[in-house]
Amino acid sequence: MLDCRELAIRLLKAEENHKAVSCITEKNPEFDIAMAYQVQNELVQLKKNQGHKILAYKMGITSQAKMKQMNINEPIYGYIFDYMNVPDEGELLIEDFIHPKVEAEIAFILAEDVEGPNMTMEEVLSKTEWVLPALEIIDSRYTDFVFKLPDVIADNTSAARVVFGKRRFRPNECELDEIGVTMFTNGELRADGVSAAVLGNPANSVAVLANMLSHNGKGKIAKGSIILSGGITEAIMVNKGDSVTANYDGMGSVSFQVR
Ligand code: OOG
Ligand code: MG
Repeated sequence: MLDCRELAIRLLKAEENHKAVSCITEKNPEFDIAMAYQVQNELVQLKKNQGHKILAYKMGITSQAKMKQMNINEPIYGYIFDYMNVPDEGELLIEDFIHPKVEAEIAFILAEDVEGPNMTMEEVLSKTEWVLPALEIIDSRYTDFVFKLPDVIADNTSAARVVFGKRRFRPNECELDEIGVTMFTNGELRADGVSAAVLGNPANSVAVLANMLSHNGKGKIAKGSIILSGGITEAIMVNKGDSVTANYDGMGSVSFQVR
């Protein structure tokens, strides 16, 4: 029998020590998605016990670019914690990570509760207060950033940091499926895409999240919650000294510096 708590502690230590560990599925081929969300629950509980608070939900593997890059074909969810929040134009210390990557996303802030199991994109849009650009920094706790689906779920979907844009928008102020995004490191274009890449419309990702949470007995997404809808483009490796900027059509830009 696998001990979910022990597996969570191992992942927490990997994050705290900035040292990668081997995949759970490597020695335990029976480790499945249901067990993986149990480990994730334990990991979330351990972080809460340390005094950290959940800041946002995150969806992952919601675009073809991400599916192709990670060789995984279905969306997953996890949690962003308060200590992961970096201000726009802020700094990251490379020492705090194992092998960080950055991806451009659209974030949602809800005006009303959103609850599965039959949530739709239209209903999400009608219950959204704000949308805003965001960069997610992911940092797999697994060696070489290589894993199977249950591994990455257990690892809280590689969540490491988030940078929210300074400006927020009403959902009807922008065509949410037509936002072009370009991502640069040190002035060089590294990735580009359009927000429709995220399940046709990032709002659909929020609907899928609500339906997955409902399926897993996790209840509703409460009014006021923040949701990261998933990377629009593939994730880009960041290195010491990098200046990272993403430009979002009509939504401005988000940036940070790596020290
Ligand atoms: C898993 C996290 C994926 C996204 O936006 O697709 C994710 C990973 O790629 O390590 O956050
Ligand atoms: Mg992401």
